[in-house]
Amino acid sequence: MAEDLYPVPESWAADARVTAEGYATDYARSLDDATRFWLERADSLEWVSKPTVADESSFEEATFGVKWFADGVLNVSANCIDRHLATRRDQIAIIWEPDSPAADPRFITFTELHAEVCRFANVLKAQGVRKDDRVTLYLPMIPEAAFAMLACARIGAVHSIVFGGFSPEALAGRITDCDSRIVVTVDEGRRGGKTVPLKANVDAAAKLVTCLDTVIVVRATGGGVEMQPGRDIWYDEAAASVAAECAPEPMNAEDPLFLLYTSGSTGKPKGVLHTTGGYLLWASYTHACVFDCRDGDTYWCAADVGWVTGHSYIVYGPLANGVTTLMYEGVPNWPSPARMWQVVDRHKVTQLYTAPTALRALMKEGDDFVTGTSRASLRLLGSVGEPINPEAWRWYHDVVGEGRCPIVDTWWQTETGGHMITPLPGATALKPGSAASPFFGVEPLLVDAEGKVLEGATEGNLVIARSWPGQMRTVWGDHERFFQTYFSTYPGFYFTGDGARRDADGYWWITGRVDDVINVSGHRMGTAEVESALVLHRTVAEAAVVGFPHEIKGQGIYAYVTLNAGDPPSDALRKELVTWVRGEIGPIATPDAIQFTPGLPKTRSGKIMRRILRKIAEGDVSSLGDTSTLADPSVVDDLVANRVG
Ligand code: 6R9
Repeated sequence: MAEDLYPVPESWAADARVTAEGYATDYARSLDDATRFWLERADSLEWVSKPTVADESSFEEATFGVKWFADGVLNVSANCIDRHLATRRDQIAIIWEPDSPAADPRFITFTELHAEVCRFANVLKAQGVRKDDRVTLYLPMIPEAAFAMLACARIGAVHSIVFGGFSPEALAGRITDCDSRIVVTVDEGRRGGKTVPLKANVDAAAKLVTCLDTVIVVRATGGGVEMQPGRDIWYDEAAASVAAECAPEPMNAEDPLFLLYTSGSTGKPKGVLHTTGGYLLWASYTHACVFDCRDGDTYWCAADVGWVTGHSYIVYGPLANGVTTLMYEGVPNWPSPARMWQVVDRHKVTQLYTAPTALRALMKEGDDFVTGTSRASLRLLGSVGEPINPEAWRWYHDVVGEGRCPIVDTWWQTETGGHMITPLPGATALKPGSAASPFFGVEPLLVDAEGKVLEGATEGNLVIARSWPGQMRTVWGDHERFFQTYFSTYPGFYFTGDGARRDADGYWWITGRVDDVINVSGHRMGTAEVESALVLHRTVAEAAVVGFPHEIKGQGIYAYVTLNAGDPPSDALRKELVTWVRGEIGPIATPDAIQFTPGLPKTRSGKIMRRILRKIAEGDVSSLGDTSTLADPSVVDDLVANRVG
């Protein structure tokens, strides 16, 4: 429909980094002449030794592996800091906006960033951290989180950030999985006017692990914490006696950079491993093309560094490009729903990148909180984390951006390292709710359930037909799981776990997960993880968890729970189970609904029919489909009769 197409604004068409013509030519080249294309692009980084090879990956079982720029040598922190010192010494690298609007922001120049990161690196070294060691970072949104990441990169240590919202149990599992002997944390975090006891959580996690011997504590709130002698050290005390110079470690392009745990459809969270050269090129090149920052811009990605979006688009992408990046400690709606727009005005933000769940929550509060601010500095708006519904898209475009800012709806995953399908602001006419076109080098396809490639305007499972520089390299400690999870379903292709539609104009529309992953407020949650947490409770015999549409969160968590004989269902127990799951995983896993049921719908072979559970959770009980293969079809009547919601 013509009225649904938003052309490239004049202001962008004039001098965008990528124009419509440029996109068409370069996209074709990125596939047809891939080696030359990527070796040229790799020149945008500073190498100790330039790569002479590009893609050496294979998705076939016999030759399986992902490898890019394998003879290149570089250091990520030198690319994000040192190389800018000649031209940007006094430019602000990081603006930090505190939780409370009454507190003072911090402005950190590239020169200061260099000193902070070197000092942090020297503290880590003094604690015995060496190349390839895993360092767990359990930190809130403070500049020290970026310093610690870049310090690890500087000395070749592998950081594993655990989101501050995860519980001690979840933190312990991640520390153990990668055998990390050191954790960096703070006394307390701050969010939305409340404090979060991160150090106390580390103490609780430490009781559950055996590998941990050192905890570095950054003083953030000054709130009292217990320090365990011989294990815990204050960062500021350790930093006082180290030098502000630390030479960057030359790293091979395929040396590990970081691990980030993410949920899948089965088992415990996987440690997604990204390496040095390909990842940095992907983060910086996508950042440059998609956000098209210019000197003097202030770019704000309102994610948390605990998620991949924070890794690639708060820290590595913008800093590699020498762009001023804003880090916000707080939440979008505190102290009021105007806060985000006030932050935009306070720091004259030019590009804003946030998630649909935040937009839907703010939209609900009415336009006055937005229109009471100027937002004149904004030139571009971005969306990430989940499909953006057209209503939220239009509100973002018309009210927040006053119709002048293009919206880049960027589809990607922890596994992809950076953007995969996205509009480019100077090249793409926009359709509300569509992620538009593949980025350079990305070859998306749709396949049916049997793996047959589908042509033309159609819908199917989204796969990627060839490797790209930012692709994850392995699942930490389990290379076989990497292959099985992503490459065995549709041989020869990377399977994303998402469904998608391609329309008659070739635009891509992501329809959401087709596996047992729920997307809650843009955060991935495996149904299996919530089920495992529930069955750990003494009263629970069995649990099945599904997603259902939720107005603000995108998807909510619906749990069907069968109790042990002798444990009667009650509202008190329901509350207890909700608290239990939060304790096991963290607040993002909070079930929205718990339905007690005497039994679950199972086939004769004992497989739970999730299709039926999803329908009931959605409230769509009129079309439950064929239930005749169930071992006990009467279970369904009980489920329908006692639906919660
Ligand atoms: C970056 C990030 C990945 C999953 C992905 C998909 C969903 C992300 C999206 C989107 C539609 C977008 N997703 N961006 N769906 N449109 N623009 O979110 O990584 O946490 O690993 O989640 O998020 O379902 O498969 P991650």
